[in-house]
Amino acid sequence: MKLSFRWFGKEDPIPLSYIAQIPGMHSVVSAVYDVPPGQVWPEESIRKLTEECKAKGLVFDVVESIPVSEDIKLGTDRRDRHIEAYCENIRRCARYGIKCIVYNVMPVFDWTRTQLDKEAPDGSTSLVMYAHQLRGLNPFTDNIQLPGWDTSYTQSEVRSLIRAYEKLGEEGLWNNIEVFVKAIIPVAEECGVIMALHPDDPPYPILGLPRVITCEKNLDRYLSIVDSPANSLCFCTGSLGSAAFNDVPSLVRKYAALNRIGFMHIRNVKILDDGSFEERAHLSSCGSLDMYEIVKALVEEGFDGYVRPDHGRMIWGETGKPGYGLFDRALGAAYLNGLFEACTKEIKK
Ligand SMILES: [Mn+2]
Repeated sequence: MKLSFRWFGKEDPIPLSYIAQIPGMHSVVSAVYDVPPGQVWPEESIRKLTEECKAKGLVFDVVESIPVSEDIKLGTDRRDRHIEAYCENIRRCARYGIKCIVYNVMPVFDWTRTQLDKEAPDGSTSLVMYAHQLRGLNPFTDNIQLPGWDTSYTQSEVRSLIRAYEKLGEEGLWNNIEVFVKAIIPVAEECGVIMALHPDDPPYPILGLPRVITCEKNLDRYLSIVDSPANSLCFCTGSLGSAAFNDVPSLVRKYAALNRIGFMHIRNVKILDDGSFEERAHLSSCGSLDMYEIVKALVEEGFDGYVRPDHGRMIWGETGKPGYGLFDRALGAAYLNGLFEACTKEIKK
């Protein structure tokens, strides 16, 4: 596996030199964050990221993410133009050494939480999703501002998007996804890039918005749209693992054996009795996921893709982007290194 770390570019308070000091660190996961979805990234911006990472002994070879525009997901008359721009971005990234590109097809909002700084008994804080804080909210009558959501939308824009997706429905969304995937995968194959689909987070509908990348049946459906290793998963243990119906270690084993995982996001979550969940430290005993079984499945199936510690808690007084502090993600990386070393040595015996 190739260990990696997400970095948000010059806006990120964590210097690349600190990331380079994490043992075993190989790749930087980043993106051009100042270009709206549907538009082409300037080559200069990609080149700059490549050079900045190289100067610190790191490799920028994973992009997270090239966002899929709402026009593509809704299939509007701007779709074809946006897909063409998307394909051009794949070509440009490949030109600068990118091997893996993450994306997702969640409508309107990316990941959803109800609080970003929930304090645990030990004083650390983390992202949580409490069902009771969402229950009863009506997006058409209530003023809804969940933390982390794209604040560039007005309430009325959000409402009309939700209406558009209601009209589209799950099957309509699947159709538009199919058009998109069939267009981009041949380009990715040509460029030697793996497209890695991130599951919906959490893996169930939110506020009436359809979410389809949620469970084994739907992951299978997605991967069957184009049967190619270039059409792979960014398997996020915390996203799929925040619903009890997903058996994460067995899903990891299945898709790793099929060679359809390009990138692993590894983090732990604790599912609570009412279906709510809290992001926890990476250690198995801190959450609901068995990290040893997950890593063991990867090693035994010969996984050689990218891995990153996903969200961490805020600890030791660190402040910054919720989920993306240095300290707890570095602890996560060290823990994952230990699991991979142990599982790799075990298999050689
Ligand atoms: Mn993730």
